[in-house]
Amino acid sequence: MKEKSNQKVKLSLDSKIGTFYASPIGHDTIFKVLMQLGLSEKLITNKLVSNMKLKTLARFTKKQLGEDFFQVLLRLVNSEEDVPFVSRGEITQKWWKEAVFYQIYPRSFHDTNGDGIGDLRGIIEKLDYLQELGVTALWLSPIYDSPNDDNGYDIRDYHKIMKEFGTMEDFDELLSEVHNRGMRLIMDLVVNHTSDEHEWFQSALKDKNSPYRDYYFFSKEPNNWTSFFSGSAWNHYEEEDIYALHLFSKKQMDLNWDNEKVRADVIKMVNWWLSKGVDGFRMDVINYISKEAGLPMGNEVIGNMMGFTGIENYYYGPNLHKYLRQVRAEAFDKYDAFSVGETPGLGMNMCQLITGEERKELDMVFSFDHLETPGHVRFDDYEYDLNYYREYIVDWMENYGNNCWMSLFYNNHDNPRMISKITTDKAYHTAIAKLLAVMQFTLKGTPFIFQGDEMGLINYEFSSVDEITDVEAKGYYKELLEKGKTKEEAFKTLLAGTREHCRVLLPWEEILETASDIVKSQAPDKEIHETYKRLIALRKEDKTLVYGDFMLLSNKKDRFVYKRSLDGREYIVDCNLGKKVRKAYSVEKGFELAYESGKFELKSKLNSYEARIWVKQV
Ligand code: TEU
Ligand code: CA
Repeated sequence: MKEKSNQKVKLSLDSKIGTFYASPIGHDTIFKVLMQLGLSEKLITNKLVSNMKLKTLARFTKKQLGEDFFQVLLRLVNSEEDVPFVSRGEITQKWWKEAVFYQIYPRSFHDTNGDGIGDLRGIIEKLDYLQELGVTALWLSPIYDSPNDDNGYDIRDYHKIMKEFGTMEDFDELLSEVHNRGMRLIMDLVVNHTSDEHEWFQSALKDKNSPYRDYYFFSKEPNNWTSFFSGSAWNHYEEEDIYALHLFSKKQMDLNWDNEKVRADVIKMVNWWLSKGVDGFRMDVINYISKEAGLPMGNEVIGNMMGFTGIENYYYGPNLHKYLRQVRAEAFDKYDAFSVGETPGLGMNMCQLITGEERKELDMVFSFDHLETPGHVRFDDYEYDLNYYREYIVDWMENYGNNCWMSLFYNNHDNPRMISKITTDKAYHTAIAKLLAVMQFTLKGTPFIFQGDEMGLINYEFSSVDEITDVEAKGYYKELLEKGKTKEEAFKTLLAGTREHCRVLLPWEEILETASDIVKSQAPDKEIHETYKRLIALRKEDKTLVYGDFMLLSNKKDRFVYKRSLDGREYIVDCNLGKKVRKAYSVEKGFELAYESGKFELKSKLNSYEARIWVKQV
């Protein structure tokens, strides 16, 4: 259990590095920088450095880090007065802690009218399939009216259904069909930005006296912030010779949450959907909504480290908690609705300060630090080491606290498929798929299956850059060519990390013998499907795998053994995280085999990526 300092004290350059690192935000920021650079935290926690004053380190590193670096970190650290409360007590029972979520990316889920685009009727048709799998709750990526510059994450009208997906009547039918099956449905709330085609932005652009002008960030001069989708984070509008901020695509214009009218309009819209019976929301890049006053220039060193200049000015902004509390109090709490925030870049302490149930902000968050190993970004071509996943998840299992609740996922619509990140050797894919499922359904937290996980889908074998349509990838490809990469090099880099891998239409139809190898590589794996069904059922059988205590039993290389226990019932989960056959964990008397992913006759050994689950009845 890490020591937590009392944050009330304002830190300064005279503070010791150890004190800085013991503060909640100091820990998260430094931990993130070290991870991004692939450096060990021992660099900071060793006696010599941790007793050093910040100003000494600032002097030593002035050349590399510059004057401003530590001032920025101090501003971030001192902006957070609170310290996370970490409970070891009783866990409040909630439906969303017992749920098994399934993320649907409607555009590529199931097409029923032959236009090659998934639609709401396609989801309705697959509800029995999902219920039979054991799924209890759905998260739909955006289905609102959109020009689809970022596939629906650029919303033009929050009260209309995207025409490619169907009508509001289709949605109403979908929602009632989901509820008829005792399942729940959450939508994607994208309110850090709107489409530039939204009437608010159109009005603001046409008339500087528009009531919507202050709904966005207009400026006579751009700052140096860069977009997540390459290039400057500012559009220039010739007519008025004015700039407007967009952290994402040029058609996704950032909303100014400091404007109380923006908050009021967002809250009104959220209530409109909740009054229709929607069970909650996943909240897109919700930690970005509060920007540092005056939109200060980004620190170039931090920008280079994090890959995006300016990020320190909005990823954990000064009014974030205030705004989250307001949305919860004026919308979610009125319907007892569920909220899960997408919070890229936040560390454990920041997440505790957002999800602690006493904080009355969000119920859960998606943090992403487990999706790449230290020193890697999504577009790096490397083999993902599951030993890092074990280190990451054990830290959260042991330190997140019982007043907070984890989300457990390996894939979503923004990342390549995890199986392919671990190895491209197809011989191991089925075993790895089952291993991931074993951990996802037996660790402590809510599992979020991404569509196709249960089929064992891997990355798609694109043969040309023309097949890649994602706005992020297209911007990055152009950037790589401008940096002097050849077309082949740029395409290869894209293949390592493009979001397109997980946005290919799911292979529902029978894969014909005559199909191409590429299509065959996407064939659903029945064995994996059965594994998901079995493990979801096991998790539902009793609440031990939901609310039970977590205890690490072994974390030797390529080994991950842990126990879940509740009211005397115990499960031991024994995982081989590598290719080599390894010694299995020898369970005590009274345990019986509840599940095994391989057919290894030698119970004293675990085959490549094999996992076993043992249970001891009361
Ligand atoms: O994603 C934001 C996000 O976390 C990623 O875009 C990440 O910040 C970026 O790839 C840098 O690594 C959300 C949605 O999930 C994504 O689909 C949208 O494109 C984005 O926000 C904008 O709405
Ligand atoms: Ca369609």
